[in-house]
Amino acid sequence: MAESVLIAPSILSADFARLGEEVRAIDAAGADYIHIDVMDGHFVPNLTIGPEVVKALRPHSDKVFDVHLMVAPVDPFIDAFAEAGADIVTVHAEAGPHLHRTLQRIADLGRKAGVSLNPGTPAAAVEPVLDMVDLILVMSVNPGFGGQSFIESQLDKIRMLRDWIDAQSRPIDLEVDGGINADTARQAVSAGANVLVAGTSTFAGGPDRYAENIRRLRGG
Ligand code: S6P
Ligand code: MG
Repeated sequence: MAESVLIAPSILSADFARLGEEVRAIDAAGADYIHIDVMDGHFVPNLTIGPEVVKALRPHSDKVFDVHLMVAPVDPFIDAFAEAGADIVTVHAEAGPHLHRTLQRIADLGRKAGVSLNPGTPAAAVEPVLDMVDLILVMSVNPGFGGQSFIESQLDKIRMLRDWIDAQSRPIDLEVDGGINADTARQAVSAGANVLVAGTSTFAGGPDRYAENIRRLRGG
């Protein structure tokens, strides 16, 4: 597996009663990005984290805060997450209604902009804004809950996006999220992904296992 694969543990699988400690633990264990799942109980059938929690976690790590907003409408919340300390702000293409405007706002705030695609959404949904994105997040489960199984049909989408990204003159992360373990990590990276989100498989076994879990996800 490529040396340049980045691991983004999803704190959705962390112990929420000890979130600060958990973020420090995955930072020390070698996480590249800290992936923070924000769910609104409307766009997805679950509720998780708001900007105040992101702000409270910010002093616990200098790693990239990769904030995945599963929120619709999302525009009213962009500024709050940017101010709370998000480095990457990722919105869903399906969340609408003005993806281009939303990405412009994230850039104006000096943050990196990501676009996420649900499993039922084609790669073409991101094509008109490729020149504006720093990250594309391919959902390999239907978002809402951790611990679901990887949907293999998303590998073709990853391959297509890798070709489009390689044709760009600027770097764009290609991130995959949902059901990532050592096996599906290998498949996703072979298809062209360079950032792997992993909740269940990072946090399995507790803090003593985090470094080994991350090493296995990298293919080590
Ligand atoms: C999936 C969720 C994802 C998270 C997830 C990954 O519903 O919405 O965005 O990042 O926690 O978890 P896992 O357990 O599949 O690695
Ligand atoms: Mg996520």
